[in-house]
Amino acid sequence: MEGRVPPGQYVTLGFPVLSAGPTPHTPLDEWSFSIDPQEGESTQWSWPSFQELPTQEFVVDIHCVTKWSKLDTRWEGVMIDTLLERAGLDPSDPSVQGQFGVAYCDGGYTTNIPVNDLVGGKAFVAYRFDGAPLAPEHGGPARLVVPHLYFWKSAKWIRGLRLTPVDMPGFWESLGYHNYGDPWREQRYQGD
Ligand SMILES: Nc1nc2c(c(=O)[nH]1)N[C@H]1C(S)=C(S)[C@@H](COP(=O)(O)O)O[C@H]1N2
Ligand SMILES: [Mo]
Repeated sequence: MEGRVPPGQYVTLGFPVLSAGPTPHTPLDEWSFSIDPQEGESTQWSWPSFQELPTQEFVVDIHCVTKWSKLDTRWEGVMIDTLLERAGLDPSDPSVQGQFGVAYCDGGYTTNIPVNDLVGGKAFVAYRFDGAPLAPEHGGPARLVVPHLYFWKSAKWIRGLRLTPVDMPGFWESLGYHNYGDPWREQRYQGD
């Protein structure tokens, strides 16, 4: 376990729920997911077409800024690389990697992440957890998971990813949380 738990964190076996507002309940027939590039048309998937995308299993450790870490969480979902490729963007292109992603969600939550931190298999949109559909309180129907950053970057109820040339703080980032949020460097708050 040593070397797996970032400084200041403790391991929990439970799965706490942390939400800044009520849990939205968007019916699957109204759900969609979009990649919105800097220029040009968005690419959008309905729930059935999203399920047809190549899906992988991910077993990852997650770290919440409120100091709990959970090891070996098991998710199924679609890599961000796959979503970008299907939207006509090359995830290995430095000019794509140099952009910023803003995840937006039902309920209005947003969070900003450099595209470089979303590609190369580092992040995915999950719709199953522990062998079952992702529970609404944990972000179902689908959530972003960016395991190497504090868990507030893992936007629940995600509906799309907007790419921007300039970095724009999201919900918690504009309320004093760290812009990047690396748990290994304890980047909890602005100035850390
Ligand atoms: N849409 C949305 N996503 C969110 C949040 C939120 O309030 N709304 N909270 C964030 C925070 S602070 C954390 S720690 C995790 C908590 O996820 P969990 O409730 O599944 O543990 O979701 C993140 N994603
Ligand atoms: Mo959090």
